[in-house]
Amino acid sequence: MNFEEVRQEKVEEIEKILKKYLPAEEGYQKTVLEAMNYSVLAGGKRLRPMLMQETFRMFGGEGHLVEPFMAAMEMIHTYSLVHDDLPCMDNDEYRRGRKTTHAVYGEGMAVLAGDALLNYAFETACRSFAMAEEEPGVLPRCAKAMTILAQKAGIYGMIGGQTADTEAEELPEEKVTQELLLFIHENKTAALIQSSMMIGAVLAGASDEQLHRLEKIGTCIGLAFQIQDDILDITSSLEVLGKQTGSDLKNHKVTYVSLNGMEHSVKEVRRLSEEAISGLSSIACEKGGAGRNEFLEVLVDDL
Ligand code: GRG
Repeated sequence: MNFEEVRQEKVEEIEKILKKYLPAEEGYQKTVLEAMNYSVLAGGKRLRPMLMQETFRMFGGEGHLVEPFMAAMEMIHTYSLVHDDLPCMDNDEYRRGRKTTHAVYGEGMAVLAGDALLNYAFETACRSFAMAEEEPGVLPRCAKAMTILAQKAGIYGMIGGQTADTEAEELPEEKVTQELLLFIHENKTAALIQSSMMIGAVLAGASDEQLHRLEKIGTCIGLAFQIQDDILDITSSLEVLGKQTGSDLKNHKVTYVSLNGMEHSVKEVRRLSEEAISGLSSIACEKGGAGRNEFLEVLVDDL
């Protein structure tokens, strides 16, 4: 099997896990449950649960302990997309080739579905506690994973980044500095990627020092992912417009590409991916450390 086929198999495995943890569509609150499930099952690359599961395996993790957290992470990621698509934010009608949640269920229900996914994510992650009771010493790992999840999704993570991003849209271009853009990307985009890897590792018994290094690796992956997204935004809109050159790199908002140019941005994606891969292989090669996970390295290389 080639890499793409292996990745597809893993996506299917993750979707089975997601379905296991999604709520049943019944009761007087059925509509919000349907809207939640519609949003989570709309497709997507499942990058964050995949990074979590692969990091768990890299550190020798076995069994189902990581699964509630994988589902929780995808629920949080999905809620952020549902809210980001709302008319009061990005006002998008389509995502992943399907109508957005508010376009199908209305704005009020989409707000509730996002809120419900965030809340249900923590309810789901708590299910790891019952699994941990069977293995001595595992409960504190779950508590630590829960703390990481809460912090990185919150005001010192994704919501913090989204706040700075929302305000940056109102600033004059020259006020959107590299430093501000880095803060936005590290928090809005990288925080969930960092925490996916850190949670996978902590559940498998990684040390604090290893977690700290994974946080840095997750930053590199998150930044590379964001810059690549900005690059694709430009190349796909140029294709749509049928333009021959990349001279008009300015989007309506300031991005890494508009500040640094296309050539530098492409190189930066490569540099960040290589830094992440070398960080992973150095953790893997240390004596008594984790084993190498080649799939994870190729996944990062393929951003
Ligand atoms: C509303 C609190 C709140 C946060 C929103 C994630 C986010 C923060 C906004 C989405 C806009 C955006 C372009 C974010 C950058 C990160 C990114 C490219 C997200 C999309 O993630 P993918 O590509 O999505 O993994 P799929 O569809 O594959 O799951």
